[in-house]
Amino acid sequence: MKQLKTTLAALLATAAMAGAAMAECEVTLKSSDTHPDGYPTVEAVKHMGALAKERSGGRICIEVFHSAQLGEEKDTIEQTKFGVIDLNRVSMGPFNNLVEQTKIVSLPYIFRNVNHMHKVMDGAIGDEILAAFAPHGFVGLAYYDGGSRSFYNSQKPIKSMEDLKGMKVRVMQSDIFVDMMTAMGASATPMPYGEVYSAIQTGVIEGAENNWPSYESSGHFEVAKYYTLDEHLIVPEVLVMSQVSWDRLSPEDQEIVKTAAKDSVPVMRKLWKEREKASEEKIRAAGAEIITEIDKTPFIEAMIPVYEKYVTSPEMRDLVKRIQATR
Ligand code: GTR
Repeated sequence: MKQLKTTLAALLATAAMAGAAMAECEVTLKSSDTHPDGYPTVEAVKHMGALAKERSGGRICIEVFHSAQLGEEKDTIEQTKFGVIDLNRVSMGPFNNLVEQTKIVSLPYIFRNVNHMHKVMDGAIGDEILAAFAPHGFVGLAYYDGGSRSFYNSQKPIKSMEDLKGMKVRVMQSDIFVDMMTAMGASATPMPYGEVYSAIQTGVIEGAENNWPSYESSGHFEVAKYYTLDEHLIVPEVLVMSQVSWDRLSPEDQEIVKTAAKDSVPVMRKLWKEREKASEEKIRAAGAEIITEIDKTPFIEAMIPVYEKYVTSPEMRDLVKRIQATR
């Protein structure tokens, strides 16, 4: 009898432990992404979800809605503000008209290269900008990569700024990018990402601009086969949480979410590098014409009025200086 009792107790204890390990999600956070399943940003947030689940004993779950299932970036930002969406992975671009500080790190040619962007965003400047989301109803959690963005179009190889003259080019919904295109002599068309493919196909626009993985995963390379590597933008991507959703979490759970987000960054960077390479290979194999020989100097010089328009306060001038001085 005694033996049986001990065995039963042991069995119950094991069952209880298994139950705890597989506890039902108490908190399920909805996360939005415009990119398809398998894209580095989507996979990174899934990884963050796995970490949060493990570290909370199964209580915190993250459900990633990829492929713009919850809407285009600008709209999902609104919904995140109101707590309808809990987490959102977006480019800094659509935040420009909302959070002043995101403008400086979205300026054309502000970063010398992706390593420079990492140095800046991983340091004190990155922390300052994450904190700047707070008064607008967002908790800035982490930065992801968006590589460098270059022009592609359906018409002709762009070999100099002259070739862009009068061309209708889609940009993200941010005034900076409209001004950037105008200063380069093109005609800027701000529009949501999901509308670009058919807009190129039907001739509403002639081109757009993006990094290798987006140019590939969106299929834009099928309708706009000339890609010029002028690398005019290196815009960091950001993972934010709704302040409303954040306030519902205990301080311990907030810590779990925050740390899991930070810990997903190295995973994201690794996946990004791999995807950049794979996307480039796929695009080249599909017969796209890649223009690599391009003098960036005229493009950089043309951006002076854009900097004059957006770098207006002593704080912003100081931020630009500090970014440029980061080695
Ligand atoms: C991608 C970026 C998206 C989105 C898109 C766009 O590179 O990852 O978040 O901003 O560009 O051009 O709208």
